[in-house]
Amino acid sequence: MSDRHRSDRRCLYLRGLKWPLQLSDPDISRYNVPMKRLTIVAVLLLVSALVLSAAGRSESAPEGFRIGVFVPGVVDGSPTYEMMVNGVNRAAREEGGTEVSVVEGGFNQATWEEGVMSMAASGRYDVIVTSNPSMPEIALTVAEAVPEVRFLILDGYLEGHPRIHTILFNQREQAYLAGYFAGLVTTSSMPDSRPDRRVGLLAGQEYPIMNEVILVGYREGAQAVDSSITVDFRVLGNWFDAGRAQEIATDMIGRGSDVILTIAGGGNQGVVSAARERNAYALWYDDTGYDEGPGVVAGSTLVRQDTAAYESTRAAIRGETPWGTAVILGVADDAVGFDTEHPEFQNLVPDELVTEIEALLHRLSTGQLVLEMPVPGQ
Ligand code: RBF
Repeated sequence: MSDRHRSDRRCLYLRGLKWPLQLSDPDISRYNVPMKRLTIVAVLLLVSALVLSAAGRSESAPEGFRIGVFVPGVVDGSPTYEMMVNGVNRAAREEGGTEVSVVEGGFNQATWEEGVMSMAASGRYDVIVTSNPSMPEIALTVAEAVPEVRFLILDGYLEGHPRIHTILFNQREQAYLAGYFAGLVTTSSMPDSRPDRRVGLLAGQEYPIMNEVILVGYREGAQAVDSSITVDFRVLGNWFDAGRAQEIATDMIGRGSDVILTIAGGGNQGVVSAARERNAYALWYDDTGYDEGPGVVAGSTLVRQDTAAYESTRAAIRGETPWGTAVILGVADDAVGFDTEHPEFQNLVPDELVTEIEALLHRLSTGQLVLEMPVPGQ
């Protein structure tokens, strides 16, 4: 994995802080951690962590490397989580001597910190692997409370903590690719393209990378094709409700969107159903989605979270993780892309569009077009 994009800038969250932080350190309030709760939970868990980790070192303990994967949501239907689990399992299989336990945190986000805290405090894991932009903050709180735990975080950014390593993808490039392709489709003569110059984006929820990077990059890409294109941005409010996603997507199509990018986990299927019923197109985001809706999913950007999970887990097992660093990977690293090779894509999409998206990928990978990913927190 290239470290060319490793940022040398300090993350805002960590600027000016000295490690290790004391729990009473007033700086910790910058992380919006409820202090009283944290202190109580931390003291209890610290004690149990010390007891359990001491027990873990007893002679009867199994040897080998132990990985806990915390899924903030559920694996099924969420491409980035599926890729994370696959990548971790592949690394463990290939390296040998490694146990992997996958813990699904479910959709109640208020319980995630507690879930990660008890995984860490159990002393059962050498490394906890997790994914999504909200996890660095949770990992930071837990890492301060539990002295030995280490975190590999995908799809998140936090630099400077000696037991946390993060890998973020250039979502501006990825969203721009999706938006550019949406712009090509809506201005094309494809059978379900309409003249409104309107494209849609359905998100599971709002969060800074969604609102400030993905939505912005998607609009930027679409308007690079035709500056009069507008984006109808909608929010599902969860990552599972395909029925509600179908209703929202149906409304979007009714209001002129002929192509909808869906980033809504289990809700994605609802967008595909609406697009199929109302003669529109869906775009998939994180992994190849053509088989999810043949004839309906017209394009699919890619993020190589499986490769990132595989490589970073392998490094962790080998003791080679650059702890404390945060990397950002993009098209030039082969970590972000667009699947132009799938037969469904080639059947559905006119050759000129294939050529145009390949040309855009080329411009991004050679640096002719530079779309920098804003560093979260700065
Ligand atoms: N993406 C999913 O596909 N499924 C999820 O359950 C999910 N949950 C998320 C929860 C939070 C708090 C945040 C900030 C993002 C979540 N994402 C989820 C989005 C995911 O991290 C990523 O941004 C998108 O998949 C685009 O790459």
